[in-house]
Amino acid sequence: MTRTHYTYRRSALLPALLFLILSAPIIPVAEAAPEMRVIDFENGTRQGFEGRGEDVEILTVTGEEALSGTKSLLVTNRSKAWHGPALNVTYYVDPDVLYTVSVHVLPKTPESSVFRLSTQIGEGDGASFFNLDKQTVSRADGWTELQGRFMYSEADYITIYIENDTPDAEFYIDDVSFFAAGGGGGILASISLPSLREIYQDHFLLGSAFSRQDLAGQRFELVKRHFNVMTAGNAMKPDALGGKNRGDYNFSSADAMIETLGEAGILTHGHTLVWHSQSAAWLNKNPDGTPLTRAEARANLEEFITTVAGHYAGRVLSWDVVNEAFTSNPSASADWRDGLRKGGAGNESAPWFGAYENGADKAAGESGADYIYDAFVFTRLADPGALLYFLDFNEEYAGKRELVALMTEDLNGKWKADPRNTEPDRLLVEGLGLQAHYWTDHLKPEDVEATIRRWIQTGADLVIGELDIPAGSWSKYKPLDEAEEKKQAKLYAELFQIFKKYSDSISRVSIWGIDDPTSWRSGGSPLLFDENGGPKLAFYAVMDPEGYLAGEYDDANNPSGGESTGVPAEPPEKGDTVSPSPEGDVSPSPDGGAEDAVSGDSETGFSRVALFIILGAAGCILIAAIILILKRRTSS
Ligand SMILES: [Ca+2]
Repeated sequence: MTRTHYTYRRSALLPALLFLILSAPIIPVAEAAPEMRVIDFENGTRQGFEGRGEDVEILTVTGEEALSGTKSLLVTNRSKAWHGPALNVTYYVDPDVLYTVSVHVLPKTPESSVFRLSTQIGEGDGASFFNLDKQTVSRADGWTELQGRFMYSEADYITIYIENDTPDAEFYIDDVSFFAAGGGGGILASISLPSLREIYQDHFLLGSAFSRQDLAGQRFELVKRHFNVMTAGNAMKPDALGGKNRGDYNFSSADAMIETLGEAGILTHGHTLVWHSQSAAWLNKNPDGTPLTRAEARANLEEFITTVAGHYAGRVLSWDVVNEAFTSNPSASADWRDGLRKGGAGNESAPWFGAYENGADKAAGESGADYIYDAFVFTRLADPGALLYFLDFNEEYAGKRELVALMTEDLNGKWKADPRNTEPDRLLVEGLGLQAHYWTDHLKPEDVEATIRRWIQTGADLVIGELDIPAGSWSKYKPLDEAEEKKQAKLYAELFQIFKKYSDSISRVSIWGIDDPTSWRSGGSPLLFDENGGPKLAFYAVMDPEGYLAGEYDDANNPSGGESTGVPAEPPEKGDTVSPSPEGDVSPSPDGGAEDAVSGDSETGFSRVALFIILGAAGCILIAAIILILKRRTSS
């Protein structure tokens, strides 16, 4: 390659990229993947179905029952909910095409049970799993169809499978189909929409959650268009990074994804270091399940955090250091420790608390709660550059809101006097996150606002960590019909109005996933993009909350507001950010309310974020320049 040629390439890069993006649908692609025939088991074989467990499930073609013809596949000898028949469909998949997946099921025993149809992408550590449909099926219902739709971004290894929540349930399946659904192209439309991250660039970072599936093909273009910070849905949880046994640290999968994000100029938020769930037992339990001693658990906590946060130092913007320390809905109390998960009978799982309690010197003020302070200190020492957050759910409720604030104030006070603290002006628990997993039937935006107002008083930076709003109530999903979609969009608009109002104190808002089918709450269609990757009303509500609430976007397919620039109205004046909430119910504070706190330490959090972005951008430019120089050298 000559130098002249390379110079030409460089100048043509942007137009070429634009051309690629805009013309993607009309460029002829390699021959389409073959279409899978409906599997009906009439030829007497399993037609490719295998058990998910290793040599566990017995799959038998049987004449006992049938939907089509005279045969079906009987599944027996299961012992786990995840056991069931799986079919490798990799051969039939083209990336970025929407597929309809369908299977018919009939219970043998018990009479009624919960069936799930799901899809797996990838194998081993890097595998992702998405539920497509879940139904309670009774034998009296007869053959029942489970159906879902899904778009894959890569096609290395893909299976579809059927599970049953009853571990030893036996059931039949028949008439399995997997075909291109048509009507795709929604992602391409979404890539051309106004960029959400640009719309909110003066307010806060806009994030989403990802799995490996989101970092390739059109899905990644969608991510790059709308988000500038991403949180791994599972890949950075304690068991994903720390494995099952001591010393099993495995960073390669998460490292590769963070590198891919970084190359695209996208930041990574780490989730999570300390949690009661998805964590290895060795950290805080003996092999027989009893808690380790306080000293043993503390040493393990230090080793785990030093290893993991140390590994990611300089590579992540921030960490959820501790996730879900409080019970689901604790009552208010003067001592925040009263609301913690404590494990044992009648309380919620809390392995770290249990071990820290085992040997605590109560007379000296020690308790199981001390793991929280230690976790923050170990993380600060392992990665002084990362912003450190506490994250929980149901924090819009008054009791939990207050307990989290009291904990933050208490731990930050303790840190002030800690000799390990070398930055006296910096908080230890410097950020608080609302998971923000809501329901259309229950979310009261004014409760969220009340929490934001109380938490601002702590001086901490605030984030919305895992926002989604499925249709329905308390674990019962509703179909997203027109009325529900409008209700959902209105709630998104009201929330984003609140987030903008307090954006001096909010550094990040992350929506928990890209599109409805890949959401962990897919049953309630909770996100901004639909099964085609196309924009829902909720997208327009987030894009322009004021316009949405003024009725400018009545129809997601043809929003009248689409002609607007998509740039929201001017942010409220500073004075507005401290106007009383509708209920005026902010808990009394000794220092005169939210007004004082708004101009407090919370600014520090955002300036660090800004610094991180600037340094990241400078790094990208530097790397690009080096690559350019190297390429020139090798080509001349
Ligand atoms: Ca059949």
